[in-house]
Amino acid sequence: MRLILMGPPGAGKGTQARFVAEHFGVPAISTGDIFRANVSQGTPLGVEAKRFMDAGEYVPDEVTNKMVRNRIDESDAEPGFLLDGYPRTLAQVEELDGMIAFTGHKLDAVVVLTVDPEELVQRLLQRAQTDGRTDDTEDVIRRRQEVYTEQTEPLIGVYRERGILVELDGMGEVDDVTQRIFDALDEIPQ
Ligand code: B4P
Repeated sequence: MRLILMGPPGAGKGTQARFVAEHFGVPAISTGDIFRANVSQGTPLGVEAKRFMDAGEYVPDEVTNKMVRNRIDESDAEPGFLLDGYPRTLAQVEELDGMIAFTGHKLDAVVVLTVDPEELVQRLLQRAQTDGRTDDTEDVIRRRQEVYTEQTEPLIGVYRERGILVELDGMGEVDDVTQRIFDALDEIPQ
């Protein structure tokens, strides 16, 4: 399976990605996690990414695309993968199309989790108290929501037109959301 998990910041992408990836036996590839690992190791990529992440902006497409291309080229992603947080821009959609076409496979589904805007803010503010992520402050959260609306929401229409969009309610208990995703994806022929 080649899957994308989309949704606004706080929708539960990272939370659900590990369950869905395990269910389908594919690696979960989170661009946010890869950036954060680079930030904590102080790599040049991390230094560059941190500037954008702390401001609630997207890391430039060239940087993100190159990173994903390298990750998808690894052998564990050969049978399939779940992308968490990528693509986020139309340029990234195009780049991913090229990467997948090159392997001779296709994208199976794009899951979008929908959550009320105020619930999103509450979830992230709560996470700020436990995880201490530097982009989980109220101002930065609002900016991340704006950037999502401007740059990522248009992708929903693109994938809807392709007939591979699966829109799901991301409200409620984590386990219930997971079950909704499994139920929807298990119907897709592999
Ligand atoms: P991400 O790491 O993807 O951050 P995110 O959008 O906040 O999602 P995340 O997966 O962490 O949170 P989740 O919704 O699971 O990106 C961070 C930054 O990296 C971006 O702003 C950008 O700068 C950069 N970046 C990443 N990808 C990029 C790309 N492709 N291009 C350019 N830049 C990129 O969960 C949030 C919280 O909600 C958690 O605390 C969780 O416990 C809680 N939660 C989840 N489900 C819940 C539920 N059902 N009920 C209650 N709480 C729940």
